[in-house]
Amino acid sequence: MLHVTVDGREIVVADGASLLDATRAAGVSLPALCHDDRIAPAGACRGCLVAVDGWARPVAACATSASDGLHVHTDTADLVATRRTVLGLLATTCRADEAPALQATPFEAALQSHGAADVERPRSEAAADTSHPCIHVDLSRCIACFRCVRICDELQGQGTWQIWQRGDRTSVAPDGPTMRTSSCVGCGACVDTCPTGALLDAARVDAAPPLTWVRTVCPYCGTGCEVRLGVEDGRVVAARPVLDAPVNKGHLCVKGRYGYGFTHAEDRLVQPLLRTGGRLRAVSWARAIGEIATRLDGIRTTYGPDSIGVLGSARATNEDNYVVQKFARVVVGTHNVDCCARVCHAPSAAALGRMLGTGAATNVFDDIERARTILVAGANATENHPIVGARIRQAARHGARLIVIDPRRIELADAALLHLAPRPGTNVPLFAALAHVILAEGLQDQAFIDARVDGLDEYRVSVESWTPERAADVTGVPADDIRRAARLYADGPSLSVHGLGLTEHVRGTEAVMALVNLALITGNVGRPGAGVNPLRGQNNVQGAAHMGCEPATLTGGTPLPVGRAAFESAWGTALPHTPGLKLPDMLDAALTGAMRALWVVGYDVTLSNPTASETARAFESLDFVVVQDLFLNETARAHAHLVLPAAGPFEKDGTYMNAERRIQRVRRVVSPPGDAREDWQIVCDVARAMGHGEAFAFGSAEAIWDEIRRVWPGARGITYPRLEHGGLCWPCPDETHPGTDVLHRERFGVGPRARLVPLAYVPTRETATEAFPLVLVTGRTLAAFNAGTMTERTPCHALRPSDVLDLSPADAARLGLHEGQVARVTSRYGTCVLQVHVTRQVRDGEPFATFHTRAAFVNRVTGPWRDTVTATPEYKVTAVRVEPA
Ligand SMILES: Nc1nc2c(c(=O)[nH]1)N[C@H]1C(S)=C(S)[C@@H](COP(=O)(O)OP(=O)(O)OC[C@H]3O[C@@H](n4cnc5c(=O)[nH]c(N)nc54)[C@H](O)[C@@H]3O)O[C@H]1N2
Ligand SMILES: Nc1nc2c(c(=O)[nH]1)N[C@H]1C(S)=C(S)[C@@H](COP(=O)(O)OP(=O)(O)OC[C@H]3O[C@@H](n4cnc5c(=O)[nH]c(N)nc54)[C@H](O)[C@@H]3O)O[C@H]1N2
Ligand SMILES: [Mo]
Repeated sequence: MLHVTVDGREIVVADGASLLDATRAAGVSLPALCHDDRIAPAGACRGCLVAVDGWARPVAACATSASDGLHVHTDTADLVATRRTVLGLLATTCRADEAPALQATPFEAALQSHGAADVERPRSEAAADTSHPCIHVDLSRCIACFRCVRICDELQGQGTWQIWQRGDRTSVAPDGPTMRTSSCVGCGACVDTCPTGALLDAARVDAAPPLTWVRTVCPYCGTGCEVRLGVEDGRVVAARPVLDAPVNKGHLCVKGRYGYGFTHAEDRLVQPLLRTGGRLRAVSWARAIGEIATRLDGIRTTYGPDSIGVLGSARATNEDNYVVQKFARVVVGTHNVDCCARVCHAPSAAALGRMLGTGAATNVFDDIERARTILVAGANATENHPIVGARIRQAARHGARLIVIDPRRIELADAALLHLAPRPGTNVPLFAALAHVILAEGLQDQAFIDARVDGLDEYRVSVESWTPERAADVTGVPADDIRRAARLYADGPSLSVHGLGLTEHVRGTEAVMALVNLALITGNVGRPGAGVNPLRGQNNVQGAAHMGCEPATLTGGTPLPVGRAAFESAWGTALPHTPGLKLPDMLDAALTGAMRALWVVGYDVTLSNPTASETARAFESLDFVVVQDLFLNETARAHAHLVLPAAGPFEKDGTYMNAERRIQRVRRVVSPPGDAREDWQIVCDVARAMGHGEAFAFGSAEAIWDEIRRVWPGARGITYPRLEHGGLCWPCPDETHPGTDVLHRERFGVGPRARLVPLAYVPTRETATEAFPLVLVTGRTLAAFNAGTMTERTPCHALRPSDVLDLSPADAARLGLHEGQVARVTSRYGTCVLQVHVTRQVRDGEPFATFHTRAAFVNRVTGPWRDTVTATPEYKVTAVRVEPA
């Protein structure tokens, strides 16, 4: 603690604080126009000059560290006059404008409060660049504080904003001819920091900032960024990052920042719809609830409870999903309950659960900055978890050694010390070779192994033959790169993050197990800056599965056999004994007639599951399909007998669980449209109609959460009131427990010792043949999210209006395809049509496509193969041929 006097007032500030922090603590508002707490101080604008007793001349408070005993003055006549002059000079470079958005900017406020409001201002024409759908640029308002330049560089790491010398004036401009064609990724950090309104949210140029702001969690990916939503007339009209959020620390990506507009889309579902005579027609809730209760009752009576399946939503809250799986088990009497984790990171949960005892990331994102080496395997973090990606890129700039393992040259490869580009589907032999080098060179953490790891001898034998040279043959990664990567990873603490590039393969679970093996032999589990960390997909996919929307898992990730007795007593009913079906098995069962009804909550199965023709056949075989969603998604449009309108993510209370096991509070910001209702309410109504009112008599999301805490000891300490002050990572066994940032510190979930698992390499069947000479990889892109239902109803859509097929220049030339041309992609399973983008990001023979739109329907092409442990689809490799359409 430091003691500083500001204008005669004694102030105490933390070590490392600046004089600006001290003046703020003293309640003095200095025009620190070039300063933002998220970036390094520049001391450039001179607006925050202060005098310090005994110092020769005034200093910029933002760029000066406080030290004990300083006497600081902000209000001498000289300083007051200097400030007015500084502000006046800046004002002569900033065009005056009456637009509402420009009246209350920090700059205008500073002019007012420091007596510089009467300065003659240029009244030139606005010089706006309106090319970008999200960001409005008018540099005639620029005072050259360079906050945009610095935040783009230091927070996002993009470097879009550049400083240019023009005549006698320094100015800024994006690195493309226009904002839209620049390298901008639309994170909005520059808008957020701009003090003058030179940069504005495009949607808010003609409006004053909203007065009401509500803190909640972004509804897109599993990073779990906290966001403040601006509300006006019952509508969400703006979004800003929460500055002190542990995950995003004052940063958002384009979706979190500009992707809220789906909430008020014209075509939100606002009434239940029942298909009669082939058409969906609006019906009352009473009719809809009656219909579903009667149909499910009838099907259960005729075909048994296991002819019914329920899918929870990885987009909905923990509370919603808890109720969904309880409904399946208690009301229907089946374990046929699953969620989107199945097609995503189920292999990660299975591998981590089996080997370490907890099917979740071992460490928190703050460990990114603590790691010496960071391994990014099969995860395109700058696009799919952009805040994590930005943090990794900054960590690499600050000295962390970054290794990227991805067949494509993803953005992070540019920041990496080493980019290994294996052939898709060869992760297991690649990791075996890394282990081979580590053991051959004696780089393992023998003390850790002795204390906590079993099975080294067998494991050593299993990787013995995987010399870097042999692995180079199989994976295509040069042997020396394998050696270098092994040495870097062994020199920890090393943190790995991984994505679908490991999991969405026929040996996806084994790929994650291979990564856990590596962490175990190098002692990279149970300590800060290390661990094995799946970057979970949707906002609440970790939560949906963890709540029990998985056939063999009860709430809290409890395996069914372990939890049966406790849950039977908590729920006051016997649980079924027939094992439940995973989603792909449910679809198979539909085809044989064993499955008759499916209730799908927030999951566009038709569009997002592989081999779309088979998915469609399965749905067509069902007697009764209920879809509960915000929109008439493809599953609803094509197959639903009953469509139920759900409240969206900004329209309900509850919690999400992010990729770090962090439970965060989701808040109702606006009311749902029309008759849309919260997911849990709908499910409870149906339960009541089916005679189970008592077990579903919840009056609020908090009441559901309190039941969750009762059945899941690891969350017992996480109460709603505690979540008011930020999220908590489980396990958190009691109300004084601070939550757990690093798992497995002293012992593993499986016990005091973990066991290495020897793995064999089993290649995919989807290899290039004469008829299908290319191997298609599918995945995602920054501005579109999964089934696209939400992003396509926001300005993000303009940034990425269609799915695209990335082709290497050589492939494109060989196939006679050029940029923008339309290509037909055909596999053994189907065909689709995509626009071509020619790029060196992909290698020859390995095109890449996104799967976000109904128009392209890329899953018509993907194949039926599944991970042998979890049945997760092999989305990452499909043998195809490509030709001009
Ligand atoms: N913008 C955006 N963000 C999203 C989503 C979105 O749709 N859009 N979706 C969310 C969801 S649900 C999820 S699950 C996450 C997914 O996030 P990621 O896991 O990053 O997803 P993908 O882009 O599908 O695949 C990641 C990478 O795997 C690589 N890859 C393919 N095969 C292999 C292989 O055999 N080995 C290795 N090492 N790499 C391989 C691909 O080239 C690709 O770069 O993103 C979430 N975030
Ligand atoms: N080819 C290919 N296909 C893939 C993948 C791939 O890499 N390649 N990745 C797979 C992966 S990892 C995933 S996760 C899936 C994603 O596939 P999906 O889960 O189908 O996609 P999402 O867009 O995340 O959202 C599903 C639905 O949830 C709705 N929704 C959003 N919030 C709520 C809510 O609060 N309540 C309700 N009831 N509904 C809501 C949305 O409107 C949308 O219709 O796609 C998979 N498909
Ligand atoms: Mo996912």
